[in-house]
Amino acid sequence: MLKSIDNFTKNFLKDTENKDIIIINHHDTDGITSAAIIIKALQRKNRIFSVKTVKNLESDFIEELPEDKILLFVDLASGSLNYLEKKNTQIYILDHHEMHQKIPQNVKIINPHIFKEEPVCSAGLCYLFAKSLSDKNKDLASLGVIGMVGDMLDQEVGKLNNDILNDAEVSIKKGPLLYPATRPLDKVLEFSSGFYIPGVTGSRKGVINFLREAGIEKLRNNYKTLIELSEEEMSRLITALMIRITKKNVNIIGNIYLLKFFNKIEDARELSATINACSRMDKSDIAISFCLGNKKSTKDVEEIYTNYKQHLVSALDFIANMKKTEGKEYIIINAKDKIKDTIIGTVTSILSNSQVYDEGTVIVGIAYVGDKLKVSARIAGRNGRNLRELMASVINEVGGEAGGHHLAAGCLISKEKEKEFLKVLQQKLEVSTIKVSA
Ligand SMILES: [Mn+2]
Repeated sequence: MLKSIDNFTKNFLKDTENKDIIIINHHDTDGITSAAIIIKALQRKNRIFSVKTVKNLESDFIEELPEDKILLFVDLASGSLNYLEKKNTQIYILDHHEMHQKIPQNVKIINPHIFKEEPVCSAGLCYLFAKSLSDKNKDLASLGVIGMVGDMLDQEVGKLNNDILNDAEVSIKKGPLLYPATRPLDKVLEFSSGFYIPGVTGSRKGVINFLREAGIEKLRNNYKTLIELSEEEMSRLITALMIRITKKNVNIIGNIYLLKFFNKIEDARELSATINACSRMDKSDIAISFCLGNKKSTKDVEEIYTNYKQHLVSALDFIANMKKTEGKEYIIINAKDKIKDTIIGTVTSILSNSQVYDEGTVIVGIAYVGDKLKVSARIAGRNGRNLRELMASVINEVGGEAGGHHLAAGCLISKEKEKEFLKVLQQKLEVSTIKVSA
Protein backbone atom coordinates (compact mmCIF):
# COMPACT_ATOMS: atom_id res chain seq x y z
CA MET A 1 0.00 0.00 0.00
CA LEU A 2 2.88 2.38 0.77
CA LYS A 3 4.07 2.11 -2.83
CA SER A 4 0.60 2.94 -4.09
CA ILE A 5 0.46 5.92 -1.76
CA ASP A 6 3.69 7.20 -3.33
CA ASN A 7 2.11 6.93 -6.77
CA PHE A 8 -1.07 8.52 -5.53
CA THR A 9 0.97 11.43 -4.16
CA LYS A 10 2.90 11.90 -7.40
CA ASN A 11 -0.29 12.02 -9.46
CA PHE A 12 -1.94 14.34 -6.97
CA LEU A 13 0.97 16.80 -7.08
CA LYS A 14 0.90 16.81 -10.87
CA ASP A 15 -2.87 17.27 -11.10
CA THR A 16 -2.96 20.09 -8.55
CA GLU A 17 -0.08 22.11 -9.95
CA ASN A 18 -2.43 24.52 -11.70
CA LYS A 19 -5.74 23.53 -10.22
CA ASP A 20 -7.46 24.33 -6.94
CA ILE A 21 -8.53 21.60 -4.58
CA ILE A 22 -11.65 20.95 -2.56
CA ILE A 23 -11.11 18.80 0.52
CA ILE A 24 -14.25 16.98 1.61
CA ASN A 25 -14.02 15.31 4.99
CA HIS A 26 -16.26 13.40 7.35
CA HIS A 27 -17.16 15.23 10.56
CA ASP A 28 -16.05 12.65 13.13
CA THR A 29 -12.69 12.68 14.91
CA ASP A 30 -11.00 10.62 12.22
CA GLY A 31 -12.37 12.90 9.49
CA ILE A 32 -11.43 16.09 11.31
CA THR A 33 -7.88 14.97 12.06
CA SER A 34 -7.63 13.79 8.43
CA ALA A 35 -8.61 17.25 7.19
CA ALA A 36 -6.17 18.95 9.57
CA ILE A 37 -3.29 16.78 8.31
CA ILE A 38 -4.16 17.50 4.68
CA ILE A 39 -4.54 21.25 5.32
CA LYS A 40 -1.10 21.50 6.93
CA ALA A 41 0.53 19.37 4.27
CA LEU A 42 -1.04 21.29 1.37
CA GLN A 43 -0.16 24.66 2.91
CA ARG A 44 3.43 23.48 3.01
CA LYS A 45 3.19 22.69 -0.72
CA ASN A 46 1.60 26.08 -1.46
CA ARG A 47 -1.54 24.50 -2.83
CA ILE A 48 -4.82 26.40 -2.95
CA PHE A 49 -7.77 24.62 -1.40
CA SER A 50 -11.05 24.93 0.44
CA VAL A 51 -12.53 22.54 3.01
CA LYS A 52 -16.03 21.13 3.31
CA THR A 53 -16.87 19.03 6.36
CA VAL A 54 -19.97 16.86 6.00
CA LYS A 55 -21.99 14.58 8.26
CA ASN A 56 -22.49 12.19 5.40
CA LEU A 57 -22.02 12.12 1.68
CA GLU A 58 -25.30 12.57 -0.12
CA SER A 59 -25.79 12.31 -3.86
CA ASP A 60 -27.17 15.89 -4.13
CA PHE A 61 -24.05 17.21 -2.47
CA ILE A 62 -21.80 15.32 -4.89
CA GLU A 63 -23.83 16.58 -7.83
CA GLU A 64 -23.32 20.19 -6.79
CA LEU A 65 -19.54 19.96 -6.42
CA PRO A 66 -17.75 22.04 -9.08
CA GLU A 67 -15.92 20.22 -11.86
CA ASP A 68 -13.14 22.74 -12.44
CA LYS A 69 -11.41 21.68 -9.23
CA ILE A 70 -9.67 18.56 -7.99
CA LEU A 71 -11.73 16.78 -5.35
CA LEU A 72 -10.01 15.11 -2.41
CA PHE A 73 -12.27 13.04 -0.17
CA VAL A 74 -11.02 11.93 3.24
CA ASP A 75 -12.71 9.45 5.59
CA LEU A 76 -15.64 8.98 3.21
CA ALA A 77 -16.62 8.28 -0.42
CA SER A 78 -15.69 4.57 -0.64
CA GLY A 79 -19.40 3.82 -0.75
CA SER A 80 -20.21 6.56 -3.27
CA LEU A 81 -18.02 5.54 -6.21
CA ASN A 82 -21.03 5.14 -8.53
CA TYR A 83 -21.99 8.78 -7.97
CA LEU A 84 -18.43 10.03 -8.30
CA GLU A 85 -18.10 8.32 -11.66
CA LYS A 86 -20.48 10.91 -13.11
CA LYS A 87 -18.26 13.85 -12.12
CA ASN A 88 -16.22 15.30 -14.92
CA THR A 89 -13.10 15.90 -12.85
CA GLN A 90 -10.23 14.02 -11.23
CA ILE A 91 -11.05 12.64 -7.81
CA TYR A 92 -8.76 11.47 -5.01
CA ILE A 93 -9.90 9.44 -2.01
CA LEU A 94 -8.14 8.46 1.22
CA ASP A 95 -10.62 6.30 3.08
CA HIS A 96 -10.99 3.06 4.99
CA HIS A 97 -14.72 2.33 4.80
CA GLU A 98 -15.97 -0.80 3.09
CA MET A 99 -15.96 -0.83 -0.71
CA HIS A 100 -18.50 -2.66 -2.83
CA GLN A 101 -18.34 -0.76 -6.13
CA LYS A 102 -15.95 -0.74 -9.05
CA ILE A 103 -13.33 2.02 -9.04
CA PRO A 104 -14.22 4.44 -11.86
CA GLN A 105 -11.67 5.85 -14.34
CA ASN A 106 -11.65 9.34 -12.80
CA VAL A 107 -11.02 8.10 -9.24
CA LYS A 108 -7.73 7.36 -7.52
CA ILE A 109 -8.28 5.77 -4.15
CA ILE A 110 -6.21 4.51 -1.25
CA ASN A 111 -8.24 2.17 0.93
CA PRO A 112 -6.67 -0.61 3.04
CA HIS A 113 -9.46 -2.96 1.89
CA ILE A 114 -8.07 -2.89 -1.68
CA PHE A 115 -4.65 -3.97 -0.46
CA LYS A 116 -5.88 -6.51 2.08
CA GLU A 117 -3.88 -4.37 4.48
CA GLU A 118 -4.25 -4.08 8.26
CA PRO A 119 -7.01 -1.62 9.22
CA VAL A 120 -5.64 1.92 9.04
CA CYS A 121 -7.92 4.87 9.83
CA SER A 122 -8.22 7.77 7.39
CA ALA A 123 -6.09 10.07 9.52
CA GLY A 124 -3.41 7.36 9.36
CA LEU A 125 -3.76 7.21 5.57
CA CYS A 126 -3.65 11.02 5.34
CA TYR A 127 -0.55 11.00 7.49
CA LEU A 128 1.14 8.42 5.21
CA PHE A 129 0.14 10.58 2.24
CA ALA A 130 1.55 13.70 3.96
CA LYS A 131 4.75 11.86 4.77
CA SER A 132 5.16 10.85 1.17
CA LEU A 133 4.71 14.54 0.21
CA SER A 134 7.49 15.60 2.55
CA ASP A 135 9.45 14.32 5.52
CA LYS A 136 8.67 17.62 7.22
CA ASN A 137 5.16 16.36 7.78
CA LYS A 138 6.34 13.89 10.41
CA ASP A 139 5.09 16.36 13.02
CA LEU A 140 1.54 15.50 11.88
CA ALA A 141 1.77 11.91 13.14
CA SER A 142 0.04 12.81 16.43
CA LEU A 143 -3.09 13.74 14.50
CA GLY A 144 -2.92 10.33 12.84
CA VAL A 145 -2.86 8.72 16.27
CA ILE A 146 -5.84 10.77 17.49
CA GLY A 147 -7.80 9.59 14.44
CA MET A 148 -6.78 6.00 15.16
CA VAL A 149 -8.06 6.27 18.71
CA GLY A 150 -11.19 8.06 17.49
CA ASP A 151 -12.05 5.15 15.21
CA MET A 152 -11.05 2.64 17.91
CA LEU A 153 -8.43 0.98 15.74
CA ASP A 154 -5.84 1.29 18.47
CA GLN A 155 -6.09 -1.99 20.34
CA GLU A 156 -4.63 -4.34 17.76
CA VAL A 157 -1.86 -2.45 16.12
CA GLY A 158 -0.01 -3.83 13.09
CA LYS A 159 3.17 -2.63 11.43
CA LEU A 160 1.79 0.42 9.61
CA ASN A 161 -0.02 1.73 12.66
CA ASN A 162 2.98 0.99 14.80
CA ASP A 163 5.14 3.15 12.52
CA ILE A 164 2.64 6.00 12.89
CA LEU A 165 2.75 5.61 16.69
CA ASN A 166 6.54 5.70 16.56
CA ASP A 167 6.60 8.80 14.35
CA ALA A 168 4.29 10.50 16.84
CA GLU A 169 6.62 9.51 19.70
CA VAL A 170 3.67 8.20 21.62
CA SER A 171 4.25 6.65 25.00
CA ILE A 172 2.00 3.71 25.72
CA LYS A 173 0.88 2.46 29.11
CA LYS A 174 -1.42 -0.45 29.86
CA GLY A 175 -4.29 0.41 32.13
CA PRO A 176 -8.02 0.97 32.52
CA LEU A 177 -9.49 2.80 29.53
CA LEU A 178 -10.72 5.69 31.63
CA TYR A 179 -9.72 9.11 30.41
CA PRO A 180 -8.09 11.50 30.61
CA ALA A 181 -5.29 9.52 32.24
CA THR A 182 -3.62 12.86 32.90
CA ARG A 183 -6.14 14.14 35.46
CA PRO A 184 -6.72 13.21 39.13
CA LEU A 185 -8.29 9.78 39.43
CA ASP A 186 -11.27 10.83 41.57
CA LYS A 187 -12.45 13.27 38.89
CA VAL A 188 -11.92 10.77 36.10
CA LEU A 189 -13.88 8.09 37.95
CA GLU A 190 -16.72 10.41 38.85
CA PHE A 191 -17.29 11.65 35.33
CA SER A 192 -16.08 8.35 33.89
CA SER A 193 -15.52 8.77 30.21
CA GLY A 194 -14.74 5.32 28.91
CA PHE A 195 -16.98 2.84 30.64
CA TYR A 196 -19.68 2.84 33.25
CA ILE A 197 -18.87 1.67 36.78
CA PRO A 198 -21.96 0.77 38.80
CA GLY A 199 -22.13 2.69 42.07
CA VAL A 200 -19.12 4.82 41.17
CA THR A 201 -19.78 6.76 37.97
CA GLY A 202 -21.59 9.98 38.78
CA SER A 203 -21.35 9.52 42.55
CA ARG A 204 -18.81 11.50 44.53
CA LYS A 205 -19.36 9.33 47.59
CA GLY A 206 -19.12 6.16 45.51
CA VAL A 207 -15.81 7.31 44.07
CA ILE A 208 -14.25 8.00 47.46
CA ASN A 209 -15.39 4.61 48.81
CA PHE A 210 -14.16 2.86 45.72
CA LEU A 211 -10.71 4.43 45.95
CA ARG A 212 -10.51 3.54 49.63
CA GLU A 213 -11.43 -0.08 48.82
CA ALA A 214 -8.72 -0.14 46.16
CA GLY A 215 -6.22 1.20 48.70
CA ILE A 216 -5.44 4.34 46.75
CA GLU A 217 -4.71 7.25 49.02
CA LYS A 218 -4.66 10.96 48.43
CA LEU A 219 -1.22 12.37 47.83
CA ARG A 220 -1.15 15.65 49.75
CA ASN A 221 -4.39 17.31 48.54
CA ASN A 222 -5.05 15.41 45.36
CA TYR A 223 -5.43 11.91 44.06
CA LYS A 224 -2.80 10.76 41.60
CA THR A 225 -3.53 10.57 37.91
CA LEU A 226 -3.78 7.15 36.23
CA ILE A 227 -0.32 7.50 34.75
CA GLU A 228 1.21 8.44 38.10
CA LEU A 229 0.03 5.24 39.84
CA SER A 230 2.66 2.78 40.93
CA GLU A 231 2.51 -0.72 39.48
CA GLU A 232 0.98 -2.02 42.67
CA GLU A 233 -1.65 0.72 42.86
CA MET A 234 -2.53 0.11 39.22
CA SER A 235 -3.06 -3.60 39.79
CA ARG A 236 -5.19 -2.92 42.89
CA LEU A 237 -7.29 -0.46 40.87
CA ILE A 238 -7.80 -2.97 38.07
CA THR A 239 -8.83 -5.68 40.54
CA ALA A 240 -11.35 -3.30 42.13
CA LEU A 241 -12.76 -2.46 38.69
CA MET A 242 -13.06 -6.15 37.77
CA ILE A 243 -15.11 -6.75 40.89
CA ARG A 244 -17.52 -3.96 39.98
CA ILE A 245 -17.84 -4.70 36.30
CA THR A 246 -19.01 -8.24 35.84
CA LYS A 247 -20.13 -8.14 32.19
CA LYS A 248 -17.67 -9.89 29.90
CA ASN A 249 -18.17 -7.60 26.95
CA VAL A 250 -16.84 -4.43 28.56
CA ASN A 251 -13.33 -3.55 27.55
CA ILE A 252 -11.70 -2.43 30.77
CA ILE A 253 -8.01 -2.67 30.06
CA GLY A 254 -6.12 -1.47 27.04
CA ASN A 255 -3.41 0.83 25.80
CA ILE A 256 -3.33 4.39 27.07
CA TYR A 257 -1.72 6.67 24.51
CA LEU A 258 0.11 9.73 25.70
CA LEU A 259 1.31 12.18 23.12
CA LYS A 260 2.67 15.66 22.79
CA PHE A 261 -0.02 17.95 21.46
CA PHE A 262 1.28 21.47 20.99
CA ASN A 263 3.82 21.14 23.78
CA LYS A 264 1.56 19.51 26.34
CA ILE A 265 1.38 15.82 27.18
CA GLU A 266 -2.19 14.72 26.55
CA ASP A 267 -4.24 11.54 26.57
CA ALA A 268 -5.10 10.81 22.93
CA ARG A 269 -8.47 9.43 23.99
CA GLU A 270 -9.41 12.73 25.61
CA LEU A 271 -8.31 14.73 22.57
CA SER A 272 -10.33 12.44 20.36
CA ALA A 273 -13.43 12.84 22.54
CA THR A 274 -13.00 16.62 22.56
CA ILE A 275 -12.77 16.84 18.78
CA ASN A 276 -15.71 14.53 18.37
CA ALA A 277 -17.80 16.65 20.74
CA CYS A 278 -17.18 19.79 18.68
CA SER A 279 -18.41 18.13 15.51
CA ARG A 280 -21.47 16.72 17.21
CA MET A 281 -22.30 20.24 18.38
CA ASP A 282 -21.95 21.49 14.78
CA LYS A 283 -18.61 23.18 15.44
CA SER A 284 -16.31 21.15 13.23
CA ASP A 285 -14.54 24.30 12.01
CA ILE A 286 -13.39 24.99 15.58
CA ALA A 287 -12.30 21.36 15.90
CA ILE A 288 -10.12 21.67 12.81
CA SER A 289 -8.56 24.86 14.02
CA PHE A 290 -7.91 23.21 17.41
CA CYS A 291 -6.09 20.40 15.56
CA LEU A 292 -4.03 23.02 13.78
CA GLY A 293 -2.87 24.43 17.12
CA ASN A 294 -4.92 27.62 17.21
CA LYS A 295 -4.69 29.01 20.77
CA LYS A 296 -8.11 30.61 20.87
CA SER A 297 -9.90 27.46 19.81
CA THR A 298 -8.32 25.56 22.71
CA LYS A 299 -10.54 27.58 25.05
CA ASP A 300 -13.63 27.36 22.85
CA VAL A 301 -13.21 23.64 22.55
CA GLU A 302 -13.31 23.12 26.32
CA GLU A 303 -16.60 24.95 26.60
CA ILE A 304 -18.14 23.03 23.73
CA TYR A 305 -17.02 19.74 25.27
CA THR A 306 -18.72 20.53 28.58
CA ASN A 307 -21.88 21.57 26.77
CA TYR A 308 -21.82 18.37 24.76
CA LYS A 309 -21.58 16.15 27.84
CA GLN A 310 -24.64 17.87 29.28
CA HIS A 311 -26.46 17.22 26.01
CA LEU A 312 -25.64 13.50 26.20
CA VAL A 313 -26.86 13.21 29.77
CA SER A 314 -30.21 14.76 28.89
CA ALA A 315 -30.54 12.55 25.81
CA LEU A 316 -29.94 9.38 27.87
CA ASP A 317 -32.39 10.62 30.43
CA PHE A 318 -34.99 11.24 27.73
CA ILE A 319 -34.54 7.72 26.32
CA ALA A 320 -34.89 6.12 29.74
CA ASN A 321 -38.34 7.64 30.05
CA MET A 322 -39.72 7.43 26.50
CA LYS A 323 -41.78 4.72 24.84
CA LYS A 324 -39.58 2.30 22.91
CA THR A 325 -40.28 -0.62 20.59
CA GLU A 326 -38.73 -3.69 22.17
CA GLY A 327 -38.43 -7.14 20.63
CA LYS A 328 -36.65 -10.34 21.42
CA GLU A 329 -33.17 -9.27 20.43
CA TYR A 330 -33.68 -5.69 19.44
CA ILE A 331 -34.85 -2.30 20.59
CA ILE A 332 -35.96 0.62 18.43
CA ILE A 333 -35.64 4.11 19.89
CA ASN A 334 -37.43 6.69 17.76
CA ALA A 335 -36.41 9.98 19.38
CA LYS A 336 -37.83 12.06 16.48
CA ASP A 337 -36.82 15.71 17.08
CA LYS A 338 -36.05 15.26 20.76
CA ILE A 339 -32.41 14.24 20.23
CA LYS A 340 -29.93 15.90 17.88
CA ASP A 341 -29.14 13.84 14.76
CA THR A 342 -25.45 14.29 15.50
CA ILE A 343 -25.86 12.77 18.96
CA ILE A 344 -28.20 9.85 18.28
CA GLY A 345 -25.28 7.68 17.08
CA THR A 346 -23.26 8.36 20.20
CA VAL A 347 -26.23 7.69 22.42
CA THR A 348 -26.89 4.31 20.76
CA SER A 349 -23.18 3.54 21.15
CA ILE A 350 -23.31 4.36 24.85
CA LEU A 351 -26.33 2.09 25.25
CA SER A 352 -24.61 -0.71 23.33
CA ASN A 353 -21.60 -0.46 25.65
CA SER A 354 -23.68 -0.18 28.81
CA GLN A 355 -24.62 -3.26 30.72
CA VAL A 356 -28.31 -2.82 30.08
CA TYR A 357 -28.71 -5.05 27.01
CA ASP A 358 -27.69 -8.65 26.36
CA GLU A 359 -24.81 -9.38 24.01
CA GLY A 360 -25.99 -9.33 20.40
CA THR A 361 -29.02 -7.10 20.95
CA VAL A 362 -29.55 -4.74 18.02
CA ILE A 363 -30.09 -1.15 19.18
CA VAL A 364 -31.56 1.22 16.61
CA GLY A 365 -31.71 4.95 17.33
CA ILE A 366 -33.64 7.36 15.12
CA ALA A 367 -33.61 11.17 15.04
CA TYR A 368 -34.94 13.75 12.60
CA VAL A 369 -32.59 15.80 10.48
CA GLY A 370 -34.31 18.26 8.13
CA ASP A 371 -36.71 16.24 5.98
CA LYS A 372 -34.87 13.02 6.72
CA LEU A 373 -34.50 10.35 9.37
CA LYS A 374 -31.03 9.68 10.70
CA VAL A 375 -30.81 6.05 11.75
CA SER A 376 -28.00 4.58 13.85
CA ALA A 377 -27.75 0.88 14.60
CA ARG A 378 -25.38 -0.74 17.07
CA ILE A 379 -24.82 -4.21 18.53
CA ALA A 380 -24.63 -4.61 22.28
CA GLY A 381 -21.28 -6.19 22.99
CA ARG A 382 -19.02 -7.49 20.26
CA ASN A 383 -20.93 -10.22 18.48
CA GLY A 384 -24.10 -10.19 16.49
CA ARG A 385 -25.65 -9.87 13.08
CA ASN A 386 -24.12 -7.77 10.33
CA LEU A 387 -25.69 -4.34 10.70
CA ARG A 388 -24.34 -2.95 7.47
CA GLU A 389 -26.15 -5.74 5.64
CA LEU A 390 -29.27 -5.20 7.70
CA MET A 391 -29.35 -1.47 6.88
CA ALA A 392 -28.64 -2.12 3.21
CA SER A 393 -31.48 -4.63 2.99
CA VAL A 394 -33.93 -2.15 4.54
CA ILE A 395 -32.79 0.59 2.16
CA ASN A 396 -33.36 -1.79 -0.70
CA GLU A 397 -37.06 -1.81 0.08
CA VAL A 398 -37.60 1.69 1.42
CA GLY A 399 -35.01 3.76 -0.44
CA GLY A 400 -32.32 5.99 1.05
CA GLU A 401 -28.61 5.74 1.74
CA ALA A 402 -26.83 3.33 4.05
CA GLY A 403 -23.30 2.77 5.24
CA GLY A 404 -21.14 1.56 8.09
CA HIS A 405 -19.55 -1.57 9.44
CA HIS A 406 -20.55 -4.93 10.84
CA LEU A 407 -21.17 -3.72 14.41
CA ALA A 408 -22.10 -0.11 13.69
CA ALA A 409 -24.12 1.07 10.72
CA GLY A 410 -26.63 3.68 9.80
CA CYS A 411 -28.81 5.11 7.11
CA LEU A 412 -30.62 8.24 5.99
CA ILE A 413 -34.22 7.93 4.91
CA SER A 414 -36.82 10.39 3.74
CA LYS A 415 -39.11 11.40 6.61
CA GLU A 416 -42.15 10.62 4.47
CA LYS A 417 -41.13 6.98 4.67
CA GLU A 418 -40.98 6.91 8.46
CA LYS A 419 -43.88 4.47 8.95
CA GLU A 420 -42.83 2.20 6.13
CA PHE A 421 -39.24 2.17 7.35
CA LEU A 422 -40.22 1.24 10.89
CA LYS A 423 -42.42 -1.57 9.58
CA VAL A 424 -39.77 -3.05 7.29
CA LEU A 425 -37.05 -2.69 9.93
CA GLN A 426 -39.12 -4.44 12.56
CA GLN A 427 -40.01 -7.23 10.13
CA LYS A 428 -36.37 -7.85 9.35
CA LEU A 429 -35.40 -7.75 12.99
CA GLU A 430 -38.17 -10.21 13.87
CA VAL A 431 -37.70 -12.68 11.05
CA SER A 432 -34.05 -13.14 10.44
CA THR A 433 -32.53 -12.80 13.86
CA ILE A 434 -29.45 -14.96 13.79
CA LYS A 435 -28.67 -16.74 17.00
CA VAL A 436 -25.52 -15.45 18.58
CA SER A 437 -23.23 -18.01 20.07
CA ALA A 438 -21.67 -16.83 23.30
MN1 LIG B 1 -12.71 6.91 9.87
